[in-house]
Amino acid sequence: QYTDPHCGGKQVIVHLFEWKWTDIALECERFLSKKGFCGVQVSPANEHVMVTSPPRPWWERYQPVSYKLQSRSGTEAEFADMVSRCKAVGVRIYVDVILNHMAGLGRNGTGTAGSTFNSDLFDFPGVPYIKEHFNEVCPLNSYNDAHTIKDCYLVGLTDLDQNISYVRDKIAAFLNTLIDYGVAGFRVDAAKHMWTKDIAAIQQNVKDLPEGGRPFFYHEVIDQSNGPVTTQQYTSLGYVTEFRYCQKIKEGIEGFDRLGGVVDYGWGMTDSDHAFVFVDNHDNQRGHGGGGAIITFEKPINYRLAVAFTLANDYGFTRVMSSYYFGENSDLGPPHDINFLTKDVPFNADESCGNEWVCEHRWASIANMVAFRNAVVGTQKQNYFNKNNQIAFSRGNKGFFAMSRSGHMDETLQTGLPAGQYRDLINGRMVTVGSDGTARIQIDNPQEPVLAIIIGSDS
Ligand code: LAG
Ligand code: CA
Repeated sequence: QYTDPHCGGKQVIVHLFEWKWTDIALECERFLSKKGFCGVQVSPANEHVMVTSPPRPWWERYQPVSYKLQSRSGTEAEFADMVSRCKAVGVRIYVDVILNHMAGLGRNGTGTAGSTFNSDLFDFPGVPYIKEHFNEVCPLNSYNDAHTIKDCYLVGLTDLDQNISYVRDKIAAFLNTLIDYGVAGFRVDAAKHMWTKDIAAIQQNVKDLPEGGRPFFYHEVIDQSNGPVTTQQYTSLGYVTEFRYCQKIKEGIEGFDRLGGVVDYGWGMTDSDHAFVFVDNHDNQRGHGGGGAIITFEKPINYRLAVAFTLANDYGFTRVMSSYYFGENSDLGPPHDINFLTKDVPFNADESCGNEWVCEHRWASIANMVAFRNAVVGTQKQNYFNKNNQIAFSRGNKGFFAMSRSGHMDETLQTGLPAGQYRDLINGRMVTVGSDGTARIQIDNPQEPVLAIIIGSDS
């Protein structure tokens, strides 16, 4: 239930954080479709507050004003155009939806679609919601008790009561509108702060996709094995974010001997068929939402190793992050002009991005591992090799992966693959697998220290 991303069996989503709809449509056509991406997680599409202090932070989009589809990323018409153009090239759209709350207490004015609102009066005429649709005000000041976590006001955000059928119906109508436009699923923000029975009731009111099947759902539940709310409480509703993985992969990249243990069921980690897996996300890369010890683009070599390993590994459903530079300013919104209009994402000849967009998803060790993960789906890790900060393993008889911290490697290893010539997906060098399945595995690129070969990559 709710676990099919509807992208023809492909295995990797990219979060194009804060990109405009017009740029996402172009990226689907010129890059994502060619590299085998399943789809794109887009920033919230509905109307949100415009925060002036600090000036237009990224997090204003997590304070909804209504479900009208006009946001910092573009208009409703641009949204519709993006969804259909991406779908036409086999790339699906997954929308980040905020169902837990509306804008924060103390905020009022006009949203990005022109609706007025007043949080202190619980007045959101653009929906409309009024006071009776919200929980009683209480501070979310303890993470030891599920009632406080779910019914109190997360960082002062006006907390909707999803037990009310009117609220459920308004939310379901919003999701159904998005489905009518052709989206394939949803990232549910702050799912930890809603009761699973209420989310289940909302999901039951959501329609099938036009092409058939239930929409894909993945729920944001920050579970670090430290409270009463667990990922397992949500697995009947789809995939669930696995934040423990962010911590484990960091430890593993800092000490390769620990990479074999990145998936630790003894620590309560979610089963592979429901674990939504990522190295970092838009929150924890800047110290928000479970932030802390996280690997990000700020350490590009470690980051490539972490994401490549994650895509090669046989755990969960994966999302790749695509960011913008923010330096020390964790509030900073996307690259913008003096009127706070988000800048385009231009491309340089070497495929890197301009205008302060990082575009990790275009880095060779990341982008080219998408084809690997798609090719090896359903197989297990075998022939695990770990020596001197070099890791390698095969995935059944479909693929073989290696990486080296130094960027150099020269080992003869069992690949599990049929004899033949294979082209490394990352650096392009040919690999010859002998009749006994072994091959000389060579890496010689400190910037892109990864090698991956798959069945059918011969040439
Ligand atoms: C999440 N998890 O359930 C995200 O992990 C978390 O990062 C989101 O907060 C949260 N859901 C709400 O969607 C983000 C920022 C917060 C920001 C909030 C609302 O991380 O920093 O809070 O979005 O925009 C901001 C201010 C707070 C203020 C609040 C209400 O930072 O100081 O109290 O707005 O006005
Ligand atoms: Ca709540």
